[in-house]
Amino acid sequence: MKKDSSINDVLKNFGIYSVIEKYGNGIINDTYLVKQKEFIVQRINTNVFKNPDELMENIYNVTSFLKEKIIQNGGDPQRETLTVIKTIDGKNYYRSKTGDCFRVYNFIKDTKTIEISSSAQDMYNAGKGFGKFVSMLNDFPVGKLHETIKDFHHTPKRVEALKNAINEDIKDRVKLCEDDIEFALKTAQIADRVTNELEAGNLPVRVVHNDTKINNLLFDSKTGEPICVIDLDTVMPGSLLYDFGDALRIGASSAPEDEVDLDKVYFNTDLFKGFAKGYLESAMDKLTKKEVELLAFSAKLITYECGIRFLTDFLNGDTYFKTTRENHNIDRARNQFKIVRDIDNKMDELNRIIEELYIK
Ligand code: ADP
Ligand code: GN1
Ligand code: MG
Repeated sequence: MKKDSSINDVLKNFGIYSVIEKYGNGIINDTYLVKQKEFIVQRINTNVFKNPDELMENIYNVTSFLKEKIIQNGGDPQRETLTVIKTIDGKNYYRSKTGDCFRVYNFIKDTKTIEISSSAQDMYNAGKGFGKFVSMLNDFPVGKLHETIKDFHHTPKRVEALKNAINEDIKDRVKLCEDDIEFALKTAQIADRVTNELEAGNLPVRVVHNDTKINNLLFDSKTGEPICVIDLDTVMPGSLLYDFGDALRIGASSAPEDEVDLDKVYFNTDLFKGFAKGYLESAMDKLTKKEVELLAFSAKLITYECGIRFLTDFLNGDTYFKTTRENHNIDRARNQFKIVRDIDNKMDELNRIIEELYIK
C-alpha cells in the first residue's frame, strides 16, 4: 500500500466512506485524518510491531479498561482515551491483501499536540496527563499485556545493540561518528541502573506507556488541559521511570530532538519542574521512595538510551526511525547527547526540585 488514495479501499472495510489526508508528525506509523466523519486511520508499522494481533489486543484491552475508569470518574470515555473502531467483521484492525495492517480510531476533536514545549504551564499539564494515565492503570492486570517490542527500554541491551552495530559497521559510518561513539560507550556505565533495580525487585513493574513523547498527549485546544494519552503501541509492563524520563527528554528540551545547532539545545529546569509538579500531583500516592529517588536520573537515562538508539540506527543504515535527510539520525543522536551532558551538569538542582515537590 503505497498511495494514500488506496486508503479509501482500506476504509471500506471499516464501513467508512470519506476523504483522507496525511496527519501529524509521528515517525513510526503512517497516520491519516478521515475528514467529514472524523476518524484517524493508521497503517501500523509492522517492521517495528511484528505481531499486530497482540498489539491491537493490548490497545483494545487497555482502552476498554480506561473507559470504565473514566466513566467512574465522571469523565468522557470517547474523549479521554482512544476508541478502537472495529472492522465490519468485528476485528481490531484490517489486514490488506498485500499484508499491510490498518486501524481506525475516533478523531479526538478540539485538541492540539505540542511538538516542543515553551512554558512550564504546558509541562505541568503534560505531567498531570501522563501521571493520571499511569495512576488509572495502576490496577490493570500486568499479566494480560503482550510485550509488543521485546526489551524496549532494556538500556543495557540497547548498549549491546550499539556495540554490534559498531563492530559490524555495515554502512562504513563508524568513521563519521567516532566522538559520538566514544561518548556513548563511556556513558554506558549508567545503563543498568534501572534494570538492576527492577531485577532485584527494588522497583515495581507497572503498566506504563513507554513512549511518552510530548506529542503523544492531546491537550484541549482552548484550555490547554491534558485530555488523552495516545500512541498506545508500547503500553507494556515496565518502570514508571521510563515514562517520566522520556516525557522530559523532549518536553524539557529547548529545541526539537533533531536540532543541529547544538548551541540552541539545553535542558530547561523550569520545564522539568512544571512537568514534575503535574506528574507528582497526579501520581504521588502511587510512587515508591525508590522511584522518587530516581526520577531526575531517569531523564538522563532515557535521553541517553534514545541517543544510542539513534546512533545505532545511523550505523545500521537508518532502517528503524523515519528520516527525511542525510545524517538525520546522527543529528538526533548528537542532540540527545548534548541533553545528557546538560542534565548531568544540572543533576543536583533537578534532585532538589523533586525533593521540594515530593510530600512524604
Ligand atoms: P506515531 O506512532 O507515528 O507517533 P501516533 O499514534 O502518535 O503515531 O499519531 C501521530 C499523530 O497523529 C499524533 O501526534 C497526533 O497529532 C495525531 N493523532 C493520533 N491519533 C489521534 C486521535 N485519535 N485524535 C486526534 N489526533 C490524533
Ligand atoms: C518513536 O512513535 P513515536 O514517534 O511517538 C519511538 C520512541 C522514541 C521516539 C523518538 C515505538 O516515537 O521510542 O523515543 O520515536 N517509538 C518506538 O522520537 O520506537
Ligand atoms: Mg506518536
